[in-house]
Amino acid sequence: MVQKERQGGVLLLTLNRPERLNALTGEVLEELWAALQEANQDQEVRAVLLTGAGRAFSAGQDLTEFGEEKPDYEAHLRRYNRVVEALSRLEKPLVVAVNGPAAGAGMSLALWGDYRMAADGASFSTAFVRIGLVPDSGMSFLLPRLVGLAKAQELLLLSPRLSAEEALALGLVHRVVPAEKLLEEALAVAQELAQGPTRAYVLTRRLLLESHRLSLSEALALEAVLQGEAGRTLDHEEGVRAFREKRPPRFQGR
Ligand code: LHQ
Repeated sequence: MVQKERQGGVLLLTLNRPERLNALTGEVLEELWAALQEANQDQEVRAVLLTGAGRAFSAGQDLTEFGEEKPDYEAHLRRYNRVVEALSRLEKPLVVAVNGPAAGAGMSLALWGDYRMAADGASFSTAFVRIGLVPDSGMSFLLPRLVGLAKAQELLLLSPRLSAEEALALGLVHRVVPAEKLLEEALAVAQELAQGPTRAYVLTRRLLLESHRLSLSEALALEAVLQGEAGRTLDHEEGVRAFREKRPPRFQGR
């Protein structure tokens, strides 16, 4: 259900329930969480690329998973939240390649990418209100940060289906490419990140995510602490050495 494949230093994760538009079930979430732990533990993995199999990225929660029984959504969301915490604290940079529709929690997952690329035919819909629900999986946290409060209100209340180009204009994705080039282009970005200073990437993500809740003094203090940490990495040493020797750096992710 979540296919794992190594391509050099990149761990390619593919949501793999194409017959259901990669809709999310407890099982898929469990597998995704486990794959993210594996990525963290494997020193050889220096970047993660998340995409979907078939014609969709993910249609969000599988609305048929529970049959007639009405589950306790608050409890069910713990499974989502565990994955979202893992994505937000992933110890490697995350590239997301949105190959088709991304709806509901599927869209939320896509937004957690540090770098987000979409196929020209991809689409984005928040979807939650259409079935009488509120945003989840971090959507209420990320969306206003990415697009501003006014746009977030519009996207969450009216749930329009955005094209890839519209998503690009709003800053939901960084680049749109022809569908047949998506994986190749996303892999190229992931490979580039896989050769970079891994700790600096991850600490940069942390600074950006924290920035909105911190005062200037607190942000400056956190920058100093995390710069201290980045400054102690071998990659920083190598970066400076390479600069002095006028050659490209060979970062090791340490
Ligand atoms: C689906 C789904 C789907 C099952 C399409 N499930 N079958 C919620 C609940 C509780 C706690 C946790 O958090 C959440 C978070 C959420 O994610 S809530 C939001 C759930 N997702 C949606 O409401 C999205 C519903 N789907 C759509 O809006 C569209 O299907 C999208 C935009 C994804 C794709 O549209 P199309 O390309 O036009 O495809 P389609 O609508 O024709 O769907 C194709 C098939 O896939 C169809 O089945 P059928 O048997 O008729 O061919 C759909 O029923 C099925 N499908 N989404 N989430």
